[in-house]
Amino acid sequence: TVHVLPQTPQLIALLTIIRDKNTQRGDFIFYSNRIIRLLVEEGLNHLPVKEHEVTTPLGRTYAGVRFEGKICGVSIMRAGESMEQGLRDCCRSVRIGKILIQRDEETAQPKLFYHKLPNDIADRWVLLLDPMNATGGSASMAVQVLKEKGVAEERILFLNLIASPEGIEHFASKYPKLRVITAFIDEGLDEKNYIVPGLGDFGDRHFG
Ligand code: HSX
Ligand code: HSX
Repeated sequence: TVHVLPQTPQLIALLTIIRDKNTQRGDFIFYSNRIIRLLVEEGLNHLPVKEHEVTTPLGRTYAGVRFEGKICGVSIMRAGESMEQGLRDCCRSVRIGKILIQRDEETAQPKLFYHKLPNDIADRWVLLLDPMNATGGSASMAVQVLKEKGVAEERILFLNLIASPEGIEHFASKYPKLRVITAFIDEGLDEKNYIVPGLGDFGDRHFG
Protein backbone atom coordinates (compact mmCIF):
# COMPACT_ATOMS: atom_id res chain seq x y z
CA THR A 1 0.00 0.00 0.00
CA VAL A 2 1.15 3.51 -0.78
CA HIS A 3 0.87 6.51 1.51
CA VAL A 4 1.73 9.90 0.05
CA LEU A 5 2.38 12.70 2.56
CA PRO A 6 -0.31 15.41 2.61
CA GLN A 7 0.57 17.82 -0.21
CA THR A 8 0.62 20.94 1.94
CA PRO A 9 2.06 24.24 0.65
CA GLN A 10 4.87 23.78 3.19
CA LEU A 11 5.85 20.38 1.81
CA ILE A 12 5.73 21.63 -1.78
CA ALA A 13 7.89 24.62 -0.79
CA LEU A 14 10.46 22.27 0.75
CA LEU A 15 10.44 20.05 -2.33
CA THR A 16 10.83 23.12 -4.56
CA ILE A 17 14.02 24.10 -2.74
CA ILE A 18 15.64 20.69 -3.05
CA ARG A 19 14.62 20.26 -6.71
CA ASP A 20 16.26 23.58 -7.65
CA LYS A 21 19.60 22.89 -9.33
CA ASN A 22 20.94 26.15 -7.84
CA THR A 23 20.40 24.99 -4.25
CA GLN A 24 23.78 24.47 -2.60
CA ARG A 25 24.69 21.46 -0.48
CA GLY A 26 24.14 23.08 2.94
CA ASP A 27 20.60 24.13 2.06
CA PHE A 28 19.93 20.85 0.27
CA ILE A 29 20.81 18.94 3.45
CA PHE A 30 18.88 21.27 5.77
CA TYR A 31 15.64 21.26 3.74
CA SER A 32 15.74 17.60 2.75
CA ASN A 33 16.17 16.81 6.46
CA ARG A 34 12.90 18.60 7.15
CA ILE A 35 11.09 16.38 4.64
CA ILE A 36 12.82 13.28 6.02
CA ARG A 37 11.58 14.20 9.49
CA LEU A 38 8.00 14.34 8.17
CA LEU A 39 8.45 10.94 6.50
CA VAL A 40 9.79 9.36 9.69
CA GLU A 41 6.94 10.77 11.77
CA GLU A 42 4.43 9.43 9.24
CA GLY A 43 6.18 6.05 9.31
CA LEU A 44 5.89 5.94 13.10
CA ASN A 45 2.16 6.59 12.75
CA HIS A 46 1.87 3.11 11.27
CA LEU A 47 3.37 1.28 14.23
CA PRO A 48 1.17 -0.34 16.87
CA VAL A 49 0.60 1.13 20.33
CA LYS A 50 -0.91 -0.40 23.42
CA GLU A 51 -2.91 1.06 26.28
CA HIS A 52 -0.85 2.80 28.93
CA GLU A 53 -2.05 4.75 31.95
CA VAL A 54 -0.12 7.60 33.60
CA THR A 55 -0.72 9.98 36.49
CA THR A 56 -0.45 13.69 35.63
CA PRO A 57 1.04 16.34 37.99
CA LEU A 58 -2.56 17.17 38.98
CA GLY A 59 -2.96 13.71 40.44
CA ARG A 60 -5.36 12.63 37.73
CA THR A 61 -5.20 9.49 35.71
CA TYR A 62 -4.76 9.67 31.99
CA ALA A 63 -5.60 6.62 29.94
CA GLY A 64 -3.19 6.89 27.02
CA VAL A 65 -1.08 4.65 24.85
CA ARG A 66 2.57 3.87 24.36
CA PHE A 67 4.65 2.54 21.54
CA GLU A 68 4.89 -1.18 21.38
CA GLY A 69 7.48 -3.22 19.59
CA LYS A 70 11.04 -2.64 18.50
CA ILE A 71 12.17 -0.88 15.40
CA CYS A 72 15.22 -0.81 13.22
CA GLY A 73 16.27 1.54 10.43
CA VAL A 74 17.87 0.00 7.36
CA SER A 75 19.55 2.35 4.92
CA ILE A 76 20.36 1.56 1.32
CA MET A 77 23.83 3.03 0.86
CA ARG A 78 24.95 5.51 -0.10
CA ALA A 79 21.97 7.85 -0.54
CA GLY A 80 19.84 6.18 2.17
CA GLU A 81 22.41 7.01 4.84
CA SER A 82 21.34 10.64 4.49
CA MET A 83 18.04 9.63 6.17
CA GLU A 84 19.58 8.05 9.26
CA GLN A 85 19.89 11.28 11.25
CA GLY A 86 16.22 12.11 10.72
CA LEU A 87 15.34 8.72 12.15
CA ARG A 88 17.69 9.21 15.11
CA ASP A 89 16.11 12.61 15.79
CA CYS A 90 12.84 10.78 16.46
CA CYS A 91 14.14 7.50 17.93
CA ARG A 92 17.19 8.19 20.06
CA SER A 93 18.80 4.76 20.37
CA VAL A 94 17.42 3.14 17.25
CA ARG A 95 19.39 0.31 15.68
CA ILE A 96 20.50 0.82 12.12
CA GLY A 97 21.38 -1.79 9.53
CA LYS A 98 23.04 -1.11 6.21
CA ILE A 99 22.64 -2.59 2.76
CA LEU A 100 24.99 -1.48 0.01
CA ILE A 101 23.34 -1.72 -3.37
CA GLN A 102 24.47 0.18 -6.42
CA ARG A 103 22.55 0.60 -9.59
CA ASP A 104 24.53 0.05 -12.76
CA GLU A 105 23.90 3.29 -14.62
CA GLU A 106 24.19 1.57 -18.01
CA THR A 107 21.65 -1.17 -17.41
CA ALA A 108 19.77 0.28 -14.38
CA GLN A 109 20.19 -3.15 -12.75
CA PRO A 110 20.93 -3.13 -9.02
CA LYS A 111 23.88 -5.04 -7.60
CA LEU A 112 24.22 -6.13 -3.98
CA PHE A 113 27.65 -5.56 -2.44
CA TYR A 114 27.24 -5.77 1.33
CA HIS A 115 24.77 -5.96 4.16
CA LYS A 116 25.02 -5.81 7.94
CA LEU A 117 21.84 -6.05 9.99
CA PRO A 118 20.97 -6.47 13.68
CA ASN A 119 20.69 -10.17 14.66
CA ASP A 120 17.15 -9.81 15.92
CA ILE A 121 15.87 -7.93 12.88
CA ALA A 122 13.11 -10.50 12.30
CA ASP A 123 11.50 -9.32 15.58
CA ARG A 124 11.58 -5.67 14.60
CA TRP A 125 9.63 -3.19 12.53
CA VAL A 126 11.90 -2.10 9.72
CA LEU A 127 12.01 1.44 8.35
CA LEU A 128 13.76 1.00 5.01
CA LEU A 129 15.46 4.23 3.96
CA ASP A 130 16.22 5.39 0.42
CA PRO A 131 15.36 8.90 -0.81
CA MET A 132 14.65 7.84 -4.42
CA ASN A 133 12.49 5.04 -5.82
CA ALA A 134 13.06 5.02 -9.59
CA THR A 135 12.51 1.59 -11.17
CA GLY A 136 12.13 0.06 -7.71
CA GLY A 137 14.94 -2.39 -8.45
CA SER A 138 17.32 -1.33 -5.67
CA ALA A 139 14.73 -1.22 -2.91
CA SER A 140 13.25 -4.49 -4.12
CA MET A 141 16.64 -6.16 -3.78
CA ALA A 142 16.92 -4.74 -0.25
CA VAL A 143 13.49 -6.20 0.58
CA GLN A 144 14.70 -9.60 -0.62
CA VAL A 145 17.65 -9.38 1.78
CA LEU A 146 15.28 -8.48 4.64
CA LYS A 147 12.91 -11.33 3.79
CA GLU A 148 15.81 -13.80 3.78
CA LYS A 149 16.55 -12.59 7.32
CA GLY A 150 12.99 -13.45 8.30
CA VAL A 151 11.41 -9.99 8.23
CA ALA A 152 7.74 -10.21 7.24
CA GLU A 153 6.63 -7.94 4.40
CA GLU A 154 3.97 -6.28 6.53
CA ARG A 155 6.65 -5.22 9.00
CA ILE A 156 8.56 -3.21 6.41
CA LEU A 157 7.88 0.50 5.84
CA PHE A 158 9.77 1.89 2.86
CA LEU A 159 10.35 5.64 3.27
CA ASN A 160 11.38 7.80 0.35
CA LEU A 161 11.21 11.41 -0.79
CA ILE A 162 10.48 11.00 -4.47
CA ALA A 163 9.07 8.00 -6.26
CA SER A 164 8.21 7.36 -9.89
CA PRO A 165 4.84 5.83 -10.82
CA GLU A 166 6.84 2.85 -12.15
CA GLY A 167 8.61 2.39 -8.82
CA ILE A 168 5.33 2.61 -6.93
CA GLU A 169 3.69 0.07 -9.25
CA HIS A 170 6.66 -2.27 -8.81
CA PHE A 171 6.05 -2.41 -5.05
CA ALA A 172 2.27 -2.53 -5.27
CA SER A 173 2.41 -5.62 -7.50
CA LYS A 174 5.43 -7.40 -6.02
CA TYR A 175 4.95 -6.65 -2.31
CA PRO A 176 1.27 -5.77 -1.76
CA LYS A 177 1.58 -5.96 2.03
CA LEU A 178 4.60 -3.70 2.26
CA ARG A 179 3.88 -0.06 3.06
CA VAL A 180 5.52 2.61 0.92
CA ILE A 181 5.55 6.11 2.38
CA THR A 182 6.65 8.82 0.00
CA ALA A 183 6.61 12.62 -0.05
CA PHE A 184 5.87 12.88 -3.77
CA ILE A 185 5.16 10.80 -6.86
CA ASP A 186 6.83 12.36 -9.91
CA GLU A 187 5.92 12.25 -13.61
CA GLY A 188 8.03 9.26 -14.57
CA LEU A 189 11.42 8.04 -15.73
CA ASP A 190 13.55 9.32 -18.58
CA GLU A 191 15.43 7.10 -21.05
CA LYS A 192 18.22 6.61 -18.50
CA ASN A 193 15.73 5.62 -15.79
CA TYR A 194 16.23 8.85 -13.85
CA ILE A 195 13.18 10.27 -12.12
CA VAL A 196 11.81 13.39 -13.85
CA PRO A 197 11.42 16.20 -13.04
CA GLY A 198 13.25 14.78 -10.01
CA LEU A 199 16.14 16.42 -8.21
CA GLY A 200 19.19 14.76 -9.76
CA ASP A 201 21.30 12.23 -7.87
CA PHE A 202 20.36 12.57 -4.21
CA GLY A 203 23.59 10.98 -2.98
CA ASP A 204 25.71 13.37 -5.03
CA ARG A 205 23.76 16.41 -3.90
CA HIS A 206 23.85 15.39 -0.22
CA PHE A 207 27.35 13.94 0.07
CA GLY A 208 29.19 15.56 -2.85
C1 HSX B 1 19.70 5.86 -6.52
O1 HSX B 1 19.29 4.78 -7.35
C2 HSX B 1 18.76 5.82 -5.33
O2 HSX B 1 19.26 6.32 -4.13
C3 HSX B 1 18.33 4.38 -5.23
O3 HSX B 1 19.19 3.60 -4.44
C4 HSX B 1 18.36 3.93 -6.66
C5 HSX B 1 16.98 4.05 -7.26
O4 HSX B 1 16.95 3.46 -8.49
P1 HSX B 1 16.04 2.20 -8.78
O5 HSX B 1 16.78 0.99 -8.35
O6 HSX B 1 14.74 2.39 -8.05
O7 HSX B 1 15.87 2.24 -10.27
O8 HSX B 1 21.03 5.73 -6.20
C1 HSX C 1 26.70 5.21 -8.58
O1 HSX C 1 26.04 6.09 -7.73
C2 HSX C 1 25.87 3.96 -8.61
O2 HSX C 1 25.79 3.39 -9.88
C3 HSX C 1 24.52 4.34 -8.05
O3 HSX C 1 23.52 4.52 -8.98
C4 HSX C 1 24.77 5.61 -7.37
C5 HSX C 1 24.70 5.33 -5.91
O4 HSX C 1 24.98 6.49 -5.23
P1 HSX C 1 23.87 7.11 -4.30
O5 HSX C 1 22.94 7.87 -5.20
O6 HSX C 1 23.22 5.97 -3.62
O7 HSX C 1 24.67 8.00 -3.43
O8 HSX C 1 26.85 5.79 -9.83
